[in-house]
Amino acid sequence: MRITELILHPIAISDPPLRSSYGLHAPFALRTIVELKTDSGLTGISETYGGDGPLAGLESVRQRVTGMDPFQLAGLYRDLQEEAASDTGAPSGPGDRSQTHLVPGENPLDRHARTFAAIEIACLDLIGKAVGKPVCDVIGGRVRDAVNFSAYLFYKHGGSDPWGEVLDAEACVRECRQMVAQYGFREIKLKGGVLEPDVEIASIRALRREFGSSYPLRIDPNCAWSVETSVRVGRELKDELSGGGYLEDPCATLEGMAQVRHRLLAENNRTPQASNVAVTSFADVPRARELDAVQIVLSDPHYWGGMRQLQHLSYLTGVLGMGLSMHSNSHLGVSLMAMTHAAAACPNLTYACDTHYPWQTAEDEVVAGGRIHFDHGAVRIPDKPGLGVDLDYDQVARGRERYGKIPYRKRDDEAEMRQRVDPNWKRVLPRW
Ligand code: GKR
Ligand code: MG
Repeated sequence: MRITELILHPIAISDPPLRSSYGLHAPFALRTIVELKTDSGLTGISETYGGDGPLAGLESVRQRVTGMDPFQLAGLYRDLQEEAASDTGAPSGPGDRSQTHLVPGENPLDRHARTFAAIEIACLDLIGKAVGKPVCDVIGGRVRDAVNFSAYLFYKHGGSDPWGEVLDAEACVRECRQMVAQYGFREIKLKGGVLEPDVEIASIRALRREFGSSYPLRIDPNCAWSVETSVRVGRELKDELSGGGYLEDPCATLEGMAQVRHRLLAENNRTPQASNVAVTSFADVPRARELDAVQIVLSDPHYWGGMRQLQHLSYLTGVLGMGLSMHSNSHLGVSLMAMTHAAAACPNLTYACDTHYPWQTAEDEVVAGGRIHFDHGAVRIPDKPGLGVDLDYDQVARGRERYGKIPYRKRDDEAEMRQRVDPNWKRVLPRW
C-alpha cells in the first residue's frame, strides 16, 4: 500500500466564550482534518490543530509522505526529529519548551511532533483498515474497551450556547449538573485562573458538596497563581482534591511547582500535581521527577508525537512511578476517537481524560452519523477497523467554508479578551 495523496481540510468550528488564564476563546476554533488516500483505495483520516502554522507544517511533509508506505512510520519520525534538531540546535532539550507563555498547542517547538502525530494517526487508521482491526489493537492491544473522560468545566460569558454565563460557584455547579446529566462523567475538572482564587476555592467546594467524594476533582489555573497562592489553594482544598483529584499547573515552571509540592508535603498534604504546561516533551519528564514537581503527566497524542509516542510516555511515567492523564483542546469526533484509542492502549493512564467535546456541537461535527456517544462518561472502542469513524464530506465542506469566512488564522485568547471583554487586559503571571 502506498500513499498517493495528502488532503488537508482547514475548518472552523463554533466555540463558546470560554475563559482561562490565557484569555477568552474566539467564536470559532480552528482545526485541520487530514486525509491520506492510497493506491489500495483505502483512506486514512486524522484531526489536528488548525490555522496557518499547523497547515504549513503539514504542507512541508507533502512530498515526503506522497509515495510512502503507511506502515513505515519510524523513518518519517526520524526525518522530522532531525529537522527539529537543526531548527533548535538540540533534539528535545528541556528549558525553553515550557508552554507558560503560549496557548498549549501553539508552541512552535512542538511543530514537528504535531505534524508527525497528524500523519501517524491517519496512517494508523489506514493500517487498521488494511488489517481489519481497531487502531488500539494495531498498536499493541487495548487494556480497556471504553475510556473514561472528565466533565471539563469552564467559567464563561453568556452567549448563543445552552450553558449560559458561569462566573461564580453556583453557576459552576449548574454547568456541571448539566454536563454530567448529558454525558454521565464521573470525574470533574475546573479550568481556573480566571476569578479570584477564593471564588475558585468556593466553586470546588460547592462541586464537592453537590457531587460527593466519589467524583474526583481537579483544578487547572494554567500557572495564574504564585507559589504562595498555590500553597494556600492546595491547603484549603486538601480534602476536595484528595481521592483521585489533582492540582494542575498551579504556578509557572517546574521549580515553582516543586516548591509548592515540598511546602504541601511538609504539612502532610500529598495532593498530586499534574502538568501540560511545564512538561511538554520527553526531556522534561526526568527533571519533573527529580524535583518531584509533577506527579502526573498530561499526555495528548496531538502534541506528544502521536499514539505510539504516548505509549512510550506511558511506559516512561510507569518506570518513574509517575501517573498519566490526558490533556485536550477544542476538538471534534475524529480527535476524540484518536484520544480514545491511544488511552485504551496505555496501561497506566488511569485518570479520566480531559475533553472539550461537550463545548462543540452537532452542527459542526465532521464524523459521518454525527456526534460520538458517551456511555456513563466513557467512549467505547467501536467494533470497526481503524479509528472506527468516517468523514461526512458535506460537514467538512461546511467547516471549510466557515474557515474561509473568518479573519484569523491563529488562536489568540489574549487579543480576543481585549476585543470583547476588557481593552486593557493582559496575561499577567502570576495574576494572584
Ligand atoms: O481551552 O482554554 C482552553 C484550555 O486552557 C486549553 O487551551 C488548555 O490546553 O485544556 C488546557 C489545559 O491546560 O489543560
Ligand atoms: Mg492543563
